[in-house]
Amino acid sequence: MPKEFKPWIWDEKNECMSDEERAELVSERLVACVKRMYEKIPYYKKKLDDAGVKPEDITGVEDLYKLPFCDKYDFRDNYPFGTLAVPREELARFHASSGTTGRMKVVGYTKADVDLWSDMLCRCFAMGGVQKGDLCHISYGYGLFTGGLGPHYACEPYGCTAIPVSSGQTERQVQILKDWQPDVIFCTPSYMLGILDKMEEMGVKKEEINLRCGFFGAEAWTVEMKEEIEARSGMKAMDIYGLSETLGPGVGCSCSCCNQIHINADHFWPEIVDPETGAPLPDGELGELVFSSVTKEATPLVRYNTHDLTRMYHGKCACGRTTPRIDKITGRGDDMLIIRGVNLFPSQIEEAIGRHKKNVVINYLIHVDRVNNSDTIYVEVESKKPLALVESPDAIKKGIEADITAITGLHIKIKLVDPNTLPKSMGKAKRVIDNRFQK
Ligand code: DLL
Repeated sequence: MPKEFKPWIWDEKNECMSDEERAELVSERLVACVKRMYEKIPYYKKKLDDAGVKPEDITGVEDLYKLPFCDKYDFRDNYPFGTLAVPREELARFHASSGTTGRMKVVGYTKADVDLWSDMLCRCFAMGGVQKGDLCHISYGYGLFTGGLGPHYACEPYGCTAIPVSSGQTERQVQILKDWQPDVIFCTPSYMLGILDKMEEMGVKKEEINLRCGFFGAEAWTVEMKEEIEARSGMKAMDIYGLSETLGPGVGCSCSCCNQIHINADHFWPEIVDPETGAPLPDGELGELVFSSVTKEATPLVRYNTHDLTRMYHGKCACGRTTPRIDKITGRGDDMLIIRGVNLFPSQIEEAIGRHKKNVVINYLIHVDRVNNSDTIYVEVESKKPLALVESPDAIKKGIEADITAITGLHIKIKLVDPNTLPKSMGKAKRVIDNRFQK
């Protein structure tokens, strides 16, 4: 069971206001933001002109639907600095993310943006029960990626001590966990499993470390994986969400009461839209997550389509916060595989594997190919025990295959492999090898 904790601070004024108050606040911010973007960012002016929308047409969040969407192509087409609303000389910092193809998405931060980021992360720290004085082990990569420096800069205002370990050198990570006894850890969920494997290998027991909570994100992960991390480490696993284009980690985070993610909507106004039509969807319906980052100075964005798939809910959470919540991200539209015409997300495979945690670990690799014009697919999964010691590997495989069929409708073969034979991730895990388009 995760250890008990109490939240240290929260931003009651901004996290507990009514939906109406929040909409009013964001409306004011949105009107100013659209006007500023129109005046300062030539590509955005052209975008609105092409769409026949004038800044004066936008009087509040209820007018959002009139505005065109933005997406990664706005960054790529205006690379490197064409998305900035302030002169480059006024920036405190850049971050960037590469995505899978093409140019980097370059994002600027003024000093005020860096402070806003720290504020948002302090809210997340409080949601996870971080205490003043906690020792924070940060194993997200430092650099252009936002995972390392984001939480690092929030440690100081929150009153915590940062250990900027960055990712990699897993043995050293375990040594620090054991010898320095940090209270909090930040890394991708797949890397946390890698650290836990290394702990086992080095003979370090969960009782010998002192982690109370961890902030895991930057990749899609399942409730099954959360349970596995909690059981093997004794800590509470929080789900932290964000993307470089809007800020980095801290756009939202799960609280101690539910597996959903509270969105800091006073700064990052969320919408869920139909992936086909772009029409706004009501609470509870699955669609693409769109953000307007209405207070960012350097790289403001309006209606940025993340292509992350989830559902949104309004209403007060048991923790007392009224910020809108989203379900765990099931994947991105662009992560979706189409296998013989059926849509498949790696997270569905992970859910099925997670039901067999007694026998396998949640480290898997999906292989897709095309043979004689037909899609082929199989999944390698690591066995918990060396294969030579597994009594009935066929029964394990059949069990996982049946769950995959129940979840996806597809018949997918499982190949059980020895422990520690699949690549281990140190950042975002690579779950799919798709050879169909390589030939
Ligand atoms: O991954 C920022 C981040 C760092 C978030 C550390 C959380 C922790 P990007 O590299 O730009 O930024 O990737 C953003 O990662 O659109 C999602 O597809 C995915 N993602 C981020 N957080 C989560 C999460 C960082 N909690 C992309 N659950 C996003 C699922 C996530 N997917």
